[in-house]
Amino acid sequence: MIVVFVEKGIIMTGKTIRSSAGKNIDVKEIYSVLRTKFISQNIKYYREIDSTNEEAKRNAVECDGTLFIADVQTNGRGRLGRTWDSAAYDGIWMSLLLKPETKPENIPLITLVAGVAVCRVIKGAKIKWPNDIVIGSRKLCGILTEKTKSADGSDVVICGIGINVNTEAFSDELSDKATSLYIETGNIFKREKIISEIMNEFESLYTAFLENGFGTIREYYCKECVTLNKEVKVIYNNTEIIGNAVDVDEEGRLVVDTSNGKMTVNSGEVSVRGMYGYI
Ligand code: BT5
Repeated sequence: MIVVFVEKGIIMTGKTIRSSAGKNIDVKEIYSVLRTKFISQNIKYYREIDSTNEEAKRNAVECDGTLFIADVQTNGRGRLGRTWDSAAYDGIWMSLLLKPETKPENIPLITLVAGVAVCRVIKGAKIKWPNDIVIGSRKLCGILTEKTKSADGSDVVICGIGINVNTEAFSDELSDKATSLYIETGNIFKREKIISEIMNEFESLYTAFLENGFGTIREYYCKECVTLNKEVKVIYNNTEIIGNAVDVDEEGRLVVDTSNGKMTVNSGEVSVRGMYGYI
């Protein structure tokens, strides 16, 4: 397997060595590439767990930046009660425990920060607002940011990231809308290196975001966002809005130009569909 870094991105090229898939994650390898001060300096690794987001919630007393990773999730979750298919050994299923001192309305934007971190590492991946990372018209990665309370009553944030890395094939239900790095390139990727590089990117983006807001990464986000300049249907609270997605504003909201004028949609619990397909 060859993973080459070009301009901080993983260029998708190399030999196919299928036998390097199916191994447990090696935490030492993650540490060897890590350049962070606090993000994922404390790693909790599991061969199998229900959901790394749930495990992070159960262990919310751990320090800021603790990373929970599992080779297998038996109950991986998406948003709004949906399931996340977490095939054994083939993907990155991880959750960051974060203790930001920030306004509550900034918390959902951590999803957008994580999305940029993923895109900066996986070249060719794009963002479907708010929480999907896609290649072409298929989903490579999903992000689930949740809030909970620590035992001492303080607020904590869990940012879960699921990336299909070496998955060969998906269930019938997902096969036309999901993809993996392996499906896209025919190559097997080392999950440890991808995890470390995402953590390195995330720390600098997240620190800038906490200090100066979403504006610090907005330009990059918009450049990588495939939702923009498309006709979309936004679904939330049993409401549908149809219009042209024209911008993502300083607060991370999607600006949709509708027949009733411009509307802004918060990046919380909404689904966005292109009018002619998933993107
Ligand atoms: C998401 O939800 O995309 C958030 C996914 C977060 C997963 C991570 S893994 C680590 C951490 N622990 C967890 O338990 N979760 C987080 P949403 O936007 O609701 O998308 C869910 C939808 O994506 C499903 O209804 C399926 O249609 C599709 N889906 C499920 N598994 C998938 C997969 N492996 N790849 C691509 N699409 C998938």
